Amino acid sequence: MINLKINGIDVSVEKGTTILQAANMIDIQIPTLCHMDLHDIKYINKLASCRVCMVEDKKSGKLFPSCATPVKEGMIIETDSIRAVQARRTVVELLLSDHPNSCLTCAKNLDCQLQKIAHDLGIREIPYQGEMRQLPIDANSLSLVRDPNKCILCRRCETMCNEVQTVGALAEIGRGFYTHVGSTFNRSMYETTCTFCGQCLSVCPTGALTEVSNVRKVWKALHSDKTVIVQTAPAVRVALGEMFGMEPGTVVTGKMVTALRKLGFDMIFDTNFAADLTIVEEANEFVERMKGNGKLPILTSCCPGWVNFMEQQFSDMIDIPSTCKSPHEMFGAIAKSYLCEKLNIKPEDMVVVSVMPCIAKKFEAARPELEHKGASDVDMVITTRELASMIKEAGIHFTELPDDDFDDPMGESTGAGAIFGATGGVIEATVRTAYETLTGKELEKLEFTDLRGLTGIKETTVKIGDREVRIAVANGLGNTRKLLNKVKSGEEKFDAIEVMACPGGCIGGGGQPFHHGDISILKRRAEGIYSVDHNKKLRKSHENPKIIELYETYLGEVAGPRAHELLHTSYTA
Ligand code: HC1
Ligand code: SF4
Repeated sequence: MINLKINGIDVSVEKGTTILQAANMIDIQIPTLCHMDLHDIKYINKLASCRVCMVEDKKSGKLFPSCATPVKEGMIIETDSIRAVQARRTVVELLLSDHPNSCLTCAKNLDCQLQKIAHDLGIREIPYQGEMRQLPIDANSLSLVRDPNKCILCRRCETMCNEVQTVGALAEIGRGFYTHVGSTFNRSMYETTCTFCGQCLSVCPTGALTEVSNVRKVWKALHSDKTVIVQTAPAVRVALGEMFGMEPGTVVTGKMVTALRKLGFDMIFDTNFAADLTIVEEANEFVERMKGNGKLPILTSCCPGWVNFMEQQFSDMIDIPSTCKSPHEMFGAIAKSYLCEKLNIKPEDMVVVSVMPCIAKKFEAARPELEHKGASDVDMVITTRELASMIKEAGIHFTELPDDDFDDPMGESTGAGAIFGATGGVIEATVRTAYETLTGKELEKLEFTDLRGLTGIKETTVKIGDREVRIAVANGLGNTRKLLNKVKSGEEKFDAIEVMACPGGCIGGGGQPFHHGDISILKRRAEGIYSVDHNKKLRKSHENPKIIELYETYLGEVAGPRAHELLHTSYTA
């Protein structure tokens, strides 16, 4: 053990611990910008490029960047000495000297870590007013906006994209003053291998990476004479409250419905209903493949970041993902057929808005494969953050709102639909239904705890009848690459694999309130998701009475011709 003092407090920590980690252990916070410790996901951004976390060692009389300096015996660290604070201020003043002065209109206004540190340090003027970069802004994709002028070279996004996700769409480019993190060959993001998972923007401390906002389009639709309906993804309800100061994981379903009604949506529905529908189709596909009608393993297909990754990087496996559309796309297809018939309106007079924790859903909604009779299943996608901004814009006091219920008939859901929002949940929901279909017996223990949590690759074996069924979950794209390479080489054999592009699943999506690398927030959101499941009377998708009614009155057979036309898709290599 190494013994040292931090701000006068004796500390004893293991060799190799950094000064920053040692300080955090005794609850002393040191500001950082580039540092990112993704604990359970096991990645650290170690570049120490920003130098904001400077501290002074009174023993040696030296200043050190605390995130990159291991503790030494006898150090006398002061995190707030005059020299340390002055060094930190100078670093931040230099960062501000060439940073665009557009805080008031920046998408990250009030959520920017550079802004917060400047505020916390009481910086009121920038002594080194310098030249500004005038690099082109890339807003050409449907999901992601990249403003290199706001890049402070912390390179968290690079660590996320290249090391955690193994996509490799981002790299440091340019020279000297013009150095910034850009895209491969400086192309527009939609021309790169970017999957639009949005993990880079989840950790970007400034407004250099943000989502494409559809808020204005949604307002315009709400003020039109069309019927505007909205659906909310499973993971939105456990994170939206954070945007209003509530604790991560607080389930705000009822308040969210009330807020959506106040915003003027004509009908408010639940993507969880469509998640149940997905399970009925996907579990059937799994059962059929287990009976020998098709290839195993079946791969889940609801995550659009994963579908992009699969099409680009695992195109040789294009025949094994489930052909099921994602739940929100199934919802759109059912809304523009079944619901329009019920409401006696034309599909072209209906606008379907999805509130999603994900920015890849914006890209997904525009896919030509997800059109029916020339119209997109889903017209507009906004993120959890964008919904919060609409609620704020409308002057609604979210925390004070009473609860309301989703509308009928696409508002009813089971616990299985709810758990889609956390890594492992989709396959757990699939197994709950597939087990009962295959055995004709009731599944007694519904929770598959081996498939839950933030571990990168999870697996379990389930006895279904006389068969040992091997299930795996890949949590994040880097883990997906590892797992699929093993499956391809024959080193591993599974019957079903769930893939979610974002670490944590949808609860950690790129459209959620920024977690800035604090992974404990994801754990709390997951707890919220599992509490929704736990508190439901019905916890298996095939028991959802509204789904049963949908098949009886409209779709016909599971996987029948109408279900195929509306609920299934194909992939492009
Ligand atoms: Fe997801 Fe899904 S779970 S993909 O993470 O299958 O975005 O929440 O809506 O469509 O249901 C996201 C979440 C979401 C779909 C469902
Ligand atoms: Fe990489 Fe995902 Fe960001 Fe695209 S959205 S650059 S794939 S981290």
